[in-house]
Amino acid sequence: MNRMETLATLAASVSAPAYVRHPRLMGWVREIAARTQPERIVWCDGSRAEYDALCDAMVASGTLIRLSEEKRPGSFLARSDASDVARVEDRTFICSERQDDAGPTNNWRAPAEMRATLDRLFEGAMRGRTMYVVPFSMGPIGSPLAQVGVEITDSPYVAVSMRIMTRMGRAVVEHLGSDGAFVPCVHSVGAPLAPGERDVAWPSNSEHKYIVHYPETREIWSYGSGYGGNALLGKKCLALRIASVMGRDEGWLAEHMLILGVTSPAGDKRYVAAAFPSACGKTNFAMLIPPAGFDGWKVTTVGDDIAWIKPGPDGRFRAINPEAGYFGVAPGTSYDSNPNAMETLKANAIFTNVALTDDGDVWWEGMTKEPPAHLIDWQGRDWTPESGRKAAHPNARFTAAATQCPSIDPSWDDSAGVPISAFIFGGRRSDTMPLVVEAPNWEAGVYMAATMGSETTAAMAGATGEVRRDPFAMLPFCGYHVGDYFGHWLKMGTAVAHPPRIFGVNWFRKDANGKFVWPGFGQNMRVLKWIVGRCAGDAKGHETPLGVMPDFGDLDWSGTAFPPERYAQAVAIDRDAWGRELKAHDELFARVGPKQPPALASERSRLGGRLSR
Ligand code: SAT
Ligand code: MN
Repeated sequence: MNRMETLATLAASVSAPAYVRHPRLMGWVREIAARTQPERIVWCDGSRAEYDALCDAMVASGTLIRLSEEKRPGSFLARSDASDVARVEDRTFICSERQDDAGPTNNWRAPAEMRATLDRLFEGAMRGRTMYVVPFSMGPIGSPLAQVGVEITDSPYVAVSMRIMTRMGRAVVEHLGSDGAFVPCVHSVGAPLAPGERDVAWPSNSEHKYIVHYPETREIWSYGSGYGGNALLGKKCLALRIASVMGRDEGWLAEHMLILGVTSPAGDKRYVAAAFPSACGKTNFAMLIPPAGFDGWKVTTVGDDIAWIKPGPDGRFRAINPEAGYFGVAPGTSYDSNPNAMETLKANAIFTNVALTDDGDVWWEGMTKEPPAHLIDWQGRDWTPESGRKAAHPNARFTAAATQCPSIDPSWDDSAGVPISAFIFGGRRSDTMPLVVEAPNWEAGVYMAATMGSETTAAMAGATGEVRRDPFAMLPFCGYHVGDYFGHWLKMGTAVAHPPRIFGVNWFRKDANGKFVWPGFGQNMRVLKWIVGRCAGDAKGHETPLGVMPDFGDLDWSGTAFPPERYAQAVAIDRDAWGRELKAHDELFARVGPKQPPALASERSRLGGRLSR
C-alpha cells in the first residue's frame, strides 16, 4: 500500500459514525476508498442540516446557483457540462456471466473484462475530491417491497439529489443493522484533481463513460457522468435494471411505470400503473387534473416513473413507488400542462439545465406562452427570443420531493403498496396506434406491451423522432434477456387470482397536417375514466381486430365539444399502417431470437388473422 492508500484507508476506518454497525458495509467503503483515494470521506446522514451545508458548498464552488428566495425559495440551478445532458445508452452495460443472459437489447461485456477496465479507471478516480457514502432505501424503509442500496459517489450534486429522490441517510443504515443486505453502487464523475488543480462547475469525463451492472452479484458501477440516470444510481440502475433481475428470480415486477389513483364521485377508488418511454408525459399523466365536467373525480399520484409490483395476499398485484421524488422533464411543464408539477416545484427544488431569469428564477420552453425578453441559457450565455436557440436544454430536469406534490396519494408511502386494477402501455406514435384499446386477455396484453414502438425523445442521447421498438418502455432498462422478460410477464399473469386488465393508449397521433389529433393532458381523464369503467365492468366498447375500443358515445364528453370526426381519426385502424407495423413486430421478434416465448408467436398470428379479415 502506498502512502495515499494508507491515508485513505485510515480516513475510512476512523470516519464511520457510531451508528454504522455493519462490518461488511464498512469494509466495502474502506476498499473503495483505498482504490479511488479520495481526500476525505463523508457518511451522509440525510439530515436537513447536511443538505443545506452541501448546497452552500456547491454555491461557493459554482456548481449550484441559488435562486431568488422570493421567487423560488430553497431552490438551486445546476448547469451540466454540455456533453453530459442525458442517459448514455450506448455506454450502458449488463455484464452477466453469459452474453445470452443480457440478450440482444443490452450492451454486454464479460464481467472479468469489464472489471479490469473499471479497475483501471477507478484507480485514484476520486483524488482531490470528497467521497460521499449515501445509504438509501428504494421504497418505504423496512417495507417487504423495498430494497436498500448504498451509493459511494464523489459528486455532492448526486448526494443532495439522492436525498430528494430516495429515503436517504442514517435511518437506512440503522435499518440495515449489522448484516442487512444492500446493493453496492459506486459512482465517480471520473475527474480526479491534481494537487492545487482548480475544479470546474460540472466535473465529468468526456472521454470515458461507463454505466455498468453486474446482475449476478447485484452491483452497479458508474463512471464519467454526473447526470440523472447515469449518476443517481437508485433510479434506472437499481430500481429498474438490477431490480428487474431480482423480480425475475423472486417472482415480482420492476417496471418503468407511473402509478396513479382514480376516485369516482361515488368514492370508488382504483389504482392503475402505466408504462411510457422516457419524456412521453408520465409525470403529466401521474398528476392529471380532471377537466371541467368531471366534478367529483379525483386523480392522485403514487409515483411518476417506476413501480415495483408483487403478488399480494388478496390475489391482486400490490405496487409501490420505490422513489421519494420526481426527476421530471422541465420543458413543456406549465400551469396549463401540469399545475400539480408546477406547485411541486415552487420551493426546495433543484433544476438542471434550465434557463435563469434576470430576477433569479427559472424558465424553460413551454413554461409561459411569452418567453422573457432576456435570460441566461442553460450553458450560461445571454439569451433573447431572437437568439434562435433553446434557452433550456430539451432534457432539462427538475428534482423535487414527492411530499410537495398537491396530488400526492394518501397511500403513496404505504409499506404494503396499493392494489393495481389496470396496466396501461403507451408509446409516442404519430400514426397507427389508436387512442385506447383494451387487450382481449393477458397474453394479448403482453404481446401489445412487448411490441410497443415509440418515437425517440430528448431523454436519450442521439436522434429524436424515429420509431424504435421499446418493449414495455423497458428497452434501456431491462437487466436481462428481453425474451426471458416477456416469458416472465406471461408467467406473472397466473401469479395472482385477479390479474389487472391491460390497455394500450396513444396520446400522440397526428393528422395529415402534422397536428396532434388528441388534446392530451387533462383530457386524458376521458380515457382514464373508460379504463377504470372497464375494470369495474360498466364501460361499453366494441370488438376490433386490436381489442375492445370505445365508440364515440362510450367516452364521457362532459364539458367539451370534441368533434366525432376528430375522434374517428384518433381511433382509426389503418390496415396499410398495420401491415408495416406487423413487419416491425416480426423484426423485433427475429432480434429476440430463440428465447421469444411461443405464446407471443401465437398472439402474432391471431392478430395478423384478425387484421386481414
Ligand atoms: O434516466 S433519467 O433518470 O435521467 C430520466 C429518464 O430517462 O427517465
Ligand atoms: Mn423514466
